[in-house]
Amino acid sequence: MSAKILLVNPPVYDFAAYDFWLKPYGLLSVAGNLRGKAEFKLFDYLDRLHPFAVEQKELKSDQWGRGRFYCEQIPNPGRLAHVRRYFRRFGLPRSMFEDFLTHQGPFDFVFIQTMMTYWYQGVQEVIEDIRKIWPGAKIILGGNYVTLCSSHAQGLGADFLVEGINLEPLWEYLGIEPDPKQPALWEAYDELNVGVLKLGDGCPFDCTYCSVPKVYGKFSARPLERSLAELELLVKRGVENIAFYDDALLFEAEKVLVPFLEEVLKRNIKVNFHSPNGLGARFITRELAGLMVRAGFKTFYLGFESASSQWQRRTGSKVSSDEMAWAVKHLVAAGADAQNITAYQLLGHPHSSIQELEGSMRFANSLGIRGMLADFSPIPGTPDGEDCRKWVDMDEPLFHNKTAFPIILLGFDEVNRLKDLQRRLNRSPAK
Ligand code: B12
Ligand code: SF4
Repeated sequence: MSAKILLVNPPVYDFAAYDFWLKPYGLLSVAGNLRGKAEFKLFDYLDRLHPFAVEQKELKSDQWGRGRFYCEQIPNPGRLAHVRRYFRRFGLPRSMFEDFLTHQGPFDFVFIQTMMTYWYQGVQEVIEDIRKIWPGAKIILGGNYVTLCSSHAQGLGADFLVEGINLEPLWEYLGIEPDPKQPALWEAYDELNVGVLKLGDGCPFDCTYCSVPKVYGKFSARPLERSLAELELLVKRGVENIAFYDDALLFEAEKVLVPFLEEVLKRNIKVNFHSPNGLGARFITRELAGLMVRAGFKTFYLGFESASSQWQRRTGSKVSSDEMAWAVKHLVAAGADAQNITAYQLLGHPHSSIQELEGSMRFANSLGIRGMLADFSPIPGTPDGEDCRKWVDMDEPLFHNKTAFPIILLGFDEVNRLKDLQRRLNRSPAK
């Protein structure tokens, strides 16, 4: 008899959360490797197509499949009591998971997705419920929080942790032979309108605030055939919007993204592509912009962070202001809507004194595009994250919270002032 495995994407405890094409892609990818070799059930607390969420009008998706999560306000955790923002639990009600467990169990293994380091309270809640209802199930955690905060994660009481990207120890633990050629297990959802793809791993840059170079190393492409098979699977499931989770989607584009998009056009596949994880503006040429628009890219998020050349040099030089301006020109000339092009800029970075954030926001605005302040989350093990030990206890992941840290660093009023300014600039883009 094959093993029965429960897949769980936990609820999120945070000040804010929005479904910006959020899917538990690591969890679904690992399960995909075991397709046909185990029996699966999925409980995704953040699934907005769950019948409970569909009933609530205010959770309706926007034109590109994004939207709000069901949430309940709860008290701030003690360590963040001084942060003057409402704290919430986002995701389906806890009682639904308890019912689900009772009716669908027992399970041999439970795989739990971990994502942002400061979201571990949701993982804790899921572990508590499983231990209560099916104490014999073996609980396995993997993903970003486990990788970046492994000693903290060990304290949560799971049976097995998958740190980093090597899955060999997991296959040994399960005693099941994987099939790495399989795409992610998207069929685990009854209904699906948003999907995710990742064409490559790692990144050629070495930004001082980012964990990707250390976890994944330099860039490597994933097999094109597998990505295309996954795309076909998503399309068959009715998906209309696909977000790329790549860290360096445009790196070596001629070998990776270009052949992928050419195949999309050849097969006449019609989906909307999005890049929420930030594109490397310096790689956007006239030709690439044209191909991206023709193949279905609708929203473009560009990682800009700051227009200060001193700040850019100090943090890894991933993009310059000129490169940013050219990227926007090429995208607009190719037919992209300037209002669907967004520049991310870090708010609350430890070197904010040299970041010239206001000037950077005005620069992005002068290009006619939108700006989005990306609240800074300090990450342990990165140079900038380690610097933040001056302000917060980095061994407590709640202090990596992206809403909390900028407020701790800059103060509540300054954060509000900058956010107001961003809103005003976005209302009046330069022509
Ligand atoms: C996609 C992504 C997003 C998406 C959302 C993803 C989601 N579902 O929530 C978006 C674009 C919205 C996003 C936003 C942000 N993100 Co982000 N994001 C990522 C990214 C690129 C991938 C995460 C992911 O899905 N990984 C899973 C898959 C795709 O990875 P994989 O390699 O295939 O997984 C392997 C293993 O990890 C393992 N595995 C993974 N999951 C599981 C689960 C199980 C059970 C098992 C057994 C194994 C396993 O198996 C896989 C096989 O090798 C990571 C960087 C990275 N490359 O990991 C940053 C990252 C997680 N994000 C980060 C940051 C900083 C942010 C923001 C704060 C940025 C900002 N300032 O706005 C926001 C915060 C959003 C919020 N609401 O709080 C940081 C982490 C911060 C932290 N403290 O945890 C990361 C690590 C990037 C970085 N700068 O270092 N992000
Ligand atoms: S370019 Fe992006 S993914 Fe690469 S190191 Fe810098 S922030 Fe990380």
